[in-house]
Amino acid sequence: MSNNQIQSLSFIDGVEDICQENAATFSGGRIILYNGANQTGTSVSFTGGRIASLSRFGFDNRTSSIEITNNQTWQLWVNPNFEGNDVIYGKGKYNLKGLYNNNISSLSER
Ligand SMILES: [Ca+2]
Repeated sequence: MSNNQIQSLSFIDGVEDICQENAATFSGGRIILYNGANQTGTSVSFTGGRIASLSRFGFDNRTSSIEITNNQTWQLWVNPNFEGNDVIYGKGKYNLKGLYNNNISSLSER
């Protein structure tokens, strides 16, 4: 890869970070799901509401860590349609453990 290509990729990463910060500012809060531990890897974010199935976002059974901003509280289930074991998180950064790691299929803001 040439230096020009590396610089281009870095620029794209910077743009994505700026867009995510703006999304948080405008929405007042959100949950971000990451497929890697410690808030790394591919991510998808939601500003509120109820998401009955993460499969339509390409994120079913893929979440390994999360971040919740602005004092929102979210409930996460291991099955679609808000069924099965669930866990509740408030503002902060968390790694999902055991049954919940790579198993979240639906979620709802509380
Ligand atoms: Ca699941």
